[in-house]
Amino acid sequence: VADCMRGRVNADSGLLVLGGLRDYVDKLAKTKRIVIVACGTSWHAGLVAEYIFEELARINVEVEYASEFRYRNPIIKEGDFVIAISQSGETADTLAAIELAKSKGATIIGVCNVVGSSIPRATHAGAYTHAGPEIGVASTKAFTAQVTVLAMMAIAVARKKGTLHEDTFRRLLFELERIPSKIETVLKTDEKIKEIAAQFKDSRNFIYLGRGYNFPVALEGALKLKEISYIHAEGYPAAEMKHGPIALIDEEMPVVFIATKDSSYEKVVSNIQEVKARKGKVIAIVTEGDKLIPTMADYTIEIPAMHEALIPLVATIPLQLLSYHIAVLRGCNVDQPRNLAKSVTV
Ligand code: F1P
Repeated sequence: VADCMRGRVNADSGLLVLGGLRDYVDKLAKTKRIVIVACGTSWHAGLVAEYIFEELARINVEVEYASEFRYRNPIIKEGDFVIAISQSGETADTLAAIELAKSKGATIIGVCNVVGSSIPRATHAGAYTHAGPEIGVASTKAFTAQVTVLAMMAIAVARKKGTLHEDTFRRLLFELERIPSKIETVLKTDEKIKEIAAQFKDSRNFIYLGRGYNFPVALEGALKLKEISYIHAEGYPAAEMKHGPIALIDEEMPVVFIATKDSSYEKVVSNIQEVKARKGKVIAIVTEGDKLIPTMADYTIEIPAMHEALIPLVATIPLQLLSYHIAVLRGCNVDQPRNLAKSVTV
């Protein structure tokens, strides 16, 4: 996160500089529609971006799996902006989605990690995430870096558009700069997370639930568990639970809630009650100092308080650690999970 922001955030002058995008902030501020295309973890970063762009910049955003978008006949018009997100910059589905959108007259912005890879070369402009090489196959720090860059883009565009109140702008900048130290704090909960992992290493299924900005976090937590520990996991918006997944809940089912103190807090508390009433095992990511949820959940992991738009940057980390420890305890190779390729180029 610090690398992503280095030289790009200047809270004193209030400038948010995104090198390769400097000329496009004005254009993005005028667009009526942004379509985000990506796969896997990058798609989850795109979902977080949808929430941030719509909230701060009031621009209509759609998030599409590139692997689906490329095979249908999507409505893309001149003037639309397409943001393609990819860690490797080589994902074939994302590249194909870019070519399709370009052929229909869209302007393509890339958010990629690997400098000089195919996707940045196919775009009109973009910002690199500078997360460094991902050692393992499953994306982890790439997600954090993508969300950081996308949040910075949304903030810059919202400011240009005039939809961001000056106080909120200042607060977001202030908080963005403190994200690296908040992540350091979360990394200190590693031992506790390892103990929780030991309790659930033999579980066969997991459910992850979150609302608002924490819904994509739930999806990403579930994906990480699937990818590296081969445990079946589903992520849902917490409010969707009553529309089906609630049928799965019994004493055997671990349910991971991202239950931070944000605008959805009260609703998530009642979702936790619903799970406990059915004897599900609750692991909750909570805001430091929360007194209520620890009395209801079986296990809690604290993260520091922050502006809710930035919570995904930090809340994802304990979920990655949980998946990591469960996978190690199950004897899985966390760097080279079976059947997965670092970049899916076909
Ligand atoms: C997308 C992705 C990764 C996933 C795995 C397969 O890659 O789905 O999120 O962890 O490595 O590919 P990318 O387009 O972000 O490189």
